[in-house]
Amino acid sequence: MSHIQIPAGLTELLQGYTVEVLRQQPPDLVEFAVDYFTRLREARAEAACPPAAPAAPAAGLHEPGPAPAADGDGDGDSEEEAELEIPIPSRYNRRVSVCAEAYNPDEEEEDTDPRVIHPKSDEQRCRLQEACKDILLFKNLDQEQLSEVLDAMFERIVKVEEHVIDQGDDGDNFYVIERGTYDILVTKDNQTRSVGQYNNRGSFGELALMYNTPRAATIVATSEGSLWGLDRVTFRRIIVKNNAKKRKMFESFIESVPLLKSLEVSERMKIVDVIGEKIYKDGERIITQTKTNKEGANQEVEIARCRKGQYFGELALVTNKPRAASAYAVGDVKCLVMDVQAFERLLGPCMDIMKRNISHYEEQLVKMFGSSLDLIDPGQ
Ligand code: 1OR
Repeated sequence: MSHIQIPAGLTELLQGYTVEVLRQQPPDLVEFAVDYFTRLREARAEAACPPAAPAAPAAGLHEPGPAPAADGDGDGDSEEEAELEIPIPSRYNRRVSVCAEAYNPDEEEEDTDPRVIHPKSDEQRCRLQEACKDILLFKNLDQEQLSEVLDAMFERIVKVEEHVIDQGDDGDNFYVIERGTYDILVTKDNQTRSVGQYNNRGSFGELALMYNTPRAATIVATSEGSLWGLDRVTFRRIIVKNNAKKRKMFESFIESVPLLKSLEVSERMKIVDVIGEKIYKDGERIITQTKTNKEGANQEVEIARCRKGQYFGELALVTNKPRAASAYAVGDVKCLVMDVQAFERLLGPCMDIMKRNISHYEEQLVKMFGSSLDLIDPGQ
């Protein structure tokens, strides 16, 4: 048998990757590998041209412990200290954070960060609670987690045309809208276009914090407004940690939903990250048909019954039309819900299936009422 030489550094390289996979349990190994090795290459380039601060002493492979102070960008940013730092092979002579803050549920007890508290008046607390009551990312938090989040939130007043977030920046805060209108702008190939709006409700700025990516869009106030911010460290400690549990809870259900079958595993996991759970009692209205002035519009007829694994509420979003039907709970119902921006961002690949199914609604309605209710815009 011929002798195969293992290149120097290969074992450490693969070990480093493997250890991080085991620690962080990413849903998509290839995507994680691309991210890991890209950052490793960046770290090596930086190490070849070190910053002014003295380099950290060589670290052993994968030993736990805090990152040396001279590491990172050397700006002493306190958020840096909250990151889980992973050592990289000692030949690079420094540590770098690789997907640094992905949450590892096994390290829960190591959570020693001080709690962030922004004191608030009763009136502020009231407004904050009202603004947060429908925020999907908060839906799965327990009482203790929710009050920690609310304590940490701070008010930010914005002026017309103020940029709350700029695409490409690092993520600092997550925002919940109390009031105001905001444009979502995306620049691609030097062209900036508006891809959506927020109108006095909703939230934004979660992506950069969840996935350690640059800001994916620019958010500009188009009116005077008021926001509630949540700092990145608290967001990660509570929301991202909770998402790790959510993934475990909903993974197998999401895998079983026929509509989502055409998505990649990592895309399905992103859906789990943004959904919230909503519970309805027997007879409760879940969505409300937009009132029309047509005669007979107040007479309700059951047109379909949805069961576990099916979906509803997509029609108005796909067609950009008012809600065409109301939905009521039959017995106790648990729904997984996502907001319209996440729907557009994540369900693009399922759009064809949804449109096909919408045309079945039309057929069904024609059978029941003898005429189409014009659910689908010819232009869609
Ligand atoms: P972030 O931390 O990346 C910008 O900062 C925020 O804009 C982002 O989190 C989301 O909360 C929000 N694509 C990317 N980000 C979006 C989008 C979006 N919409 C809102 N945000 N798309 C528009 C979907 C209607 C897809 C555009 C191609």
